[in-house]
Amino acid sequence: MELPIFFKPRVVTIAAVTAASLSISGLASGAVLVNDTFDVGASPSIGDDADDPQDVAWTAVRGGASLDTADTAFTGNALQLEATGITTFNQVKAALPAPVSLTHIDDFIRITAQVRAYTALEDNGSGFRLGFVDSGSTTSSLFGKIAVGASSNLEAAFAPNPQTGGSNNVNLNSTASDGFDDQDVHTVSVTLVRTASGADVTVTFDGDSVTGSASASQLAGSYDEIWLATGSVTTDFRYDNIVVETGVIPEPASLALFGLGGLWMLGRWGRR
Ligand SMILES: [Ca+2]
Ligand SMILES: [Ca+2]
Ligand SMILES: [Ca+2]
Repeated sequence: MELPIFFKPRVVTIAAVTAASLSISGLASGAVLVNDTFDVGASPSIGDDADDPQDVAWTAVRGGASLDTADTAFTGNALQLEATGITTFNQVKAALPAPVSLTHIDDFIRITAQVRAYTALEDNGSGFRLGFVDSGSTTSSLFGKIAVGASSNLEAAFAPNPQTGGSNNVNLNSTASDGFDDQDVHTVSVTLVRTASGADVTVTFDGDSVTGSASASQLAGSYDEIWLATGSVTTDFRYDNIVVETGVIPEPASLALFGLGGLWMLGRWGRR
């Protein structure tokens, strides 16, 4: 039987919403959780500016954090992680708008940022780190480490914090060819993708990329913070254009509920 004409748009709407919900599972089409340029809004700050979409609040954990308004290497303002007071292992963090759990194969979370050292770095192999933190865990946070100088290497470490590191590391077999002993702006990223046995961890530095595997036991149940940190280096770092994307397949339970909701609507429309 032909459906009443007024019913058809509802069918289209349900199908469109379902497709949109599922499309974020693909690695190429993540949902953007954070997009912080430090420039949007009436009075940009390192806090959570209500008039800046996808803004987050940055707070210093060790050392200082402030809004840099004068560094012409970046577009507009940047986030400065200051070595002032404490000379090494400075850290700044921000809470994600919602915790991210990597439950299903291909679920992923990625942080991308631009970064530069404000003064010339010594070639000490320490560099800086960025990554995802489970604030409720002492072991399962993940930091990508990009080290300094001609012997640059890329590592990912599952560790309680970015200073102490840990033995629970993923060896990414350093292949970086670019040094980080300059003051140029570099693009870096850390990506965690759920696999059947755990996760693939990828750290990139400009054109260089390395990937390693983590076991399921190394993963956090969920990640609720992002951190930026320096290693054993005594310079300020500046960051800009910090983006966090995630692609998480909806739980089967919520999909089932959605399906039931669709059937319920069908029933309602059918009784009209
Ligand atoms: Ca923003
Ligand atoms: Ca802000
Ligand atoms: Ca900016």
